[in-house]
Amino acid sequence: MIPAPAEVVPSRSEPFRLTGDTVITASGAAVPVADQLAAALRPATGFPLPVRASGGNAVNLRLNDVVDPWMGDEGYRLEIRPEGVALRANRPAGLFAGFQTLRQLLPPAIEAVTVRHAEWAVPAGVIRDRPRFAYRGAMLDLARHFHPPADVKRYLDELSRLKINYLHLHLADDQGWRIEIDGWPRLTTVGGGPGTGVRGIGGGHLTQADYRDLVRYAAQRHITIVPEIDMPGHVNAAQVAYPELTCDGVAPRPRIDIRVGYSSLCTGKEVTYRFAEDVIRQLAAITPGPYLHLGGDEAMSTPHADYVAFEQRVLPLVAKYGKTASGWEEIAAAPAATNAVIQYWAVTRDKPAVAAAAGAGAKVIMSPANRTYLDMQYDLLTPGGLHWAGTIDLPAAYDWDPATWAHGVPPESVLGVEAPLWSETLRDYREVEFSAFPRMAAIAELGWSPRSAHDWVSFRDRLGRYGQGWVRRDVHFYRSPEVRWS
Ligand code: TNX
Repeated sequence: MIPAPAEVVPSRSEPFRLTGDTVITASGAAVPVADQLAAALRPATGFPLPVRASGGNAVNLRLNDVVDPWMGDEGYRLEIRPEGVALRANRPAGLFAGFQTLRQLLPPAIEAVTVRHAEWAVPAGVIRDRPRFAYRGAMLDLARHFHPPADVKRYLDELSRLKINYLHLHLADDQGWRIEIDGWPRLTTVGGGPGTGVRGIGGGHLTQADYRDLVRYAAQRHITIVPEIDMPGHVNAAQVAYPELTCDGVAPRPRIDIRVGYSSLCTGKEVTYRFAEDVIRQLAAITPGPYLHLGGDEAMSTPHADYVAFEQRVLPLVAKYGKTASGWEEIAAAPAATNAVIQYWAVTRDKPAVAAAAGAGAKVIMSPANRTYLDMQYDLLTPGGLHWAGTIDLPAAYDWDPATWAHGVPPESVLGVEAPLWSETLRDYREVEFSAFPRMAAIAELGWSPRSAHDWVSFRDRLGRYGQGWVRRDVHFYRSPEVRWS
């Protein structure tokens, strides 16, 4: 199982056998998860697996009558006995997590082609499980190369199996602007037009309706979307569309190269803040999740004092619209960042400004570039990807501890971990998959499993089996040489 559960107690009794008579029982708020479980298992088994209020030979899903504090919002208990399977949780998110565990206990073929007469046995035992960190994220960069909603959905499908609960979408950068904003139509007609990907490849954008649909699709998988608009740097596409966002009012040329750090909003102009507030207000209105990410990285052409003043003004705008601001670690320079979530991306373990902000109350998401950046090459011979933060093989992605990585940032300040996937070199979804998997599974385990379950040899062996599912689902993953892929 990946991620490894908190507690597994195998039993010597007979397994539970899924048959043509098996029913899935649930009521109330457990029914949607029961429906998802049934829909996941029907194609391969060919069994009807009806969802009912009660019945024998059952997989029963139920919300606890009395809240179990140990489980929290996402934990669950899964008991497998010869007579039936009982899945319990405080909340539907916990039932969904338990469903991901249960599907991994079935033979991998169960989710592909129908294999009749096969024995769908689930080994008996009890699993008690809950996440180590509240925030377990992935990030996808839609700006450098646009990835259409269908691809984002495929990614969400895979992430949800790994108990990832946040997907951060990087929606704008120097090359392209990928989300429709009312009142600023040229952001997407110009900034999201054809040829706005790196080297002029691709282009495209999400309408607000597309975005809402992705939010809904993610929510069905208990994943929350975090939208990011990067500012004050990484804004060339916006300035091509609206030259008034530059200090001299002259439109820069569109950029399809991969340099960073050259663009900046004009922090002394009021139109800058009108623009920022329009974007923040509209994104807040279509984002049910708690976080709005304002970027803030690599603003090398914004003078430092202007940068701090800018952040002091825009970070509180996020709170004004009912959300918590998040941003890359550079925002720690602004006092307002103590109310924000700071995303750590350094390759060093010393970032005194982040440690100070954490000391003053900021929460931190760990994304050290030399461990979690899925766009770093596995080694110098693997296709695609960059290596400015080094190469990251599977053991490097797995063998570190988010709670203690950043010196001076106490474990209580660490909200969780996120694996960003920047897409300068990733033109299509197959390339995304190749970079993401299997390392995304390593980061997912760091985010979910207790430190006591952390074990490279065990992870490597479990991953070999998990990979069978990727093969059957046609996920284009990298066959890391450390793993015996079965
Ligand atoms: C750095 S890390 C960036 C991105 C690039 C990425 C490529 C960070 C917050 N900014 O602009 O896409 O490196 O790996």
